Amino acid sequence: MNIKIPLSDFLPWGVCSFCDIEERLIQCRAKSRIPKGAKSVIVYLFPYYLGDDSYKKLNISKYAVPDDYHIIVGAYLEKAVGELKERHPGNSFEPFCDNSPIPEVKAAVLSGIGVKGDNGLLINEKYGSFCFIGEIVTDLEITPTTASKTECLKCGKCKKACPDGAIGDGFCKEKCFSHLTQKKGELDERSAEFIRKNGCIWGCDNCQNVCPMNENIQVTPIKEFLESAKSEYEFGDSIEKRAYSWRGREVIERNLKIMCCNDNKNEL
Ligand code: B12
Ligand code: SF4
Ligand code: SF4
Repeated sequence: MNIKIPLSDFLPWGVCSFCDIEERLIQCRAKSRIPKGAKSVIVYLFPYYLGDDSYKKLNISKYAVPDDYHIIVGAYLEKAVGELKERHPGNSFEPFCDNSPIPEVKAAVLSGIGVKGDNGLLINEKYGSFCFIGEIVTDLEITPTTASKTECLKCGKCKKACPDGAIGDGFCKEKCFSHLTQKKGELDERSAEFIRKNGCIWGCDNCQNVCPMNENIQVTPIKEFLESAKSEYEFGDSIEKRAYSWRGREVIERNLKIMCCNDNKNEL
């Protein structure tokens, strides 16, 4: 059936059948929240690109510049779930984002809201790959939206820009900088040198920054991302609501030390 989709007036959205992703579900604790008899997944994109000027003075990945997306996306999804429950009281609706059993890139491609880039990320025509993915799983049978195009330009630029060859025939998580900057414990000198060279103490945007499909993209329409973004930090600023705080203070401090002191064992 066709239903009124909440948030559809300003966010890219689509719907895929739950059975099309059921075999690829990610094993995680959140899996137990999937409604019994799930039939459809409403997939949303939450664009976060703030415009190039917002990133000039920063050494963190673009996705971590505004407040933590788990909080902001979570609030939007909760609101959408509230509306859906009111209109369809006999059905179940469960929101997920990132910490989700749904392989989100796949679900977004199947829903027709973008293509899968060779960098592994979902790329939307209007907002590029700088979009988070969030979804609502329901036992309501909703007519799926379809994809007309599923592949990127295949130009190879992301593969070339990837510092340690994480993008190959498949994806090597251990070689991905984004993973490296989140890893707990002391980093070996090779990893520390990579962080220094890359100039980013949290996450990595190399494979997105070079992507031609990210040229001339639009700035996010989400006011919470725009308003919470900081273009510089002052000593003593709280990092509590930032996307890099979930790993604990030690990890981000270690990366900062590596960057500032050219030695991951030095003091700041
Ligand atoms: C684990 C994880 C990571 C791991 C491993 C990523 C990986 N590619 O395997 C690490 C920590 C490295 C990571 C990094 C990043 N992540 Co991440 N991550 C996830 C998470 C939680 C699960 C992904 C997963 O394991 N899927 C399971 C498999 C079965 O799904 P799949 O669709 O078949 O394929 C995925 C991968 O296997 C991979 N892949 C499959 N085949 C191939 C082949 C090649 C050649 C490549 C390059 C990749 C690749 O790409 C898909 C997306 O990860 C998802 C959220 C979710 N629930 O999906 C977010 C998610 C994919 N991440 C996200 C983001 C933003 C990032 C970063 C850009 C953050 C940053 N700036 O540093 C980087 C990008 C790295 C990259 N190029 O993929 C977003 C992506 C949004 C988008 N537009 O696509 C997601 C969807 C979270 C969200 N809700 O918004 N991530
Ligand atoms: S995020 Fe960085 S390290 Fe990871 S795949 Fe992209 S370019 Fe490579
Ligand atoms: S850089 Fe080229 S190959 Fe890589 S995701 Fe973008 S369009 Fe695809």
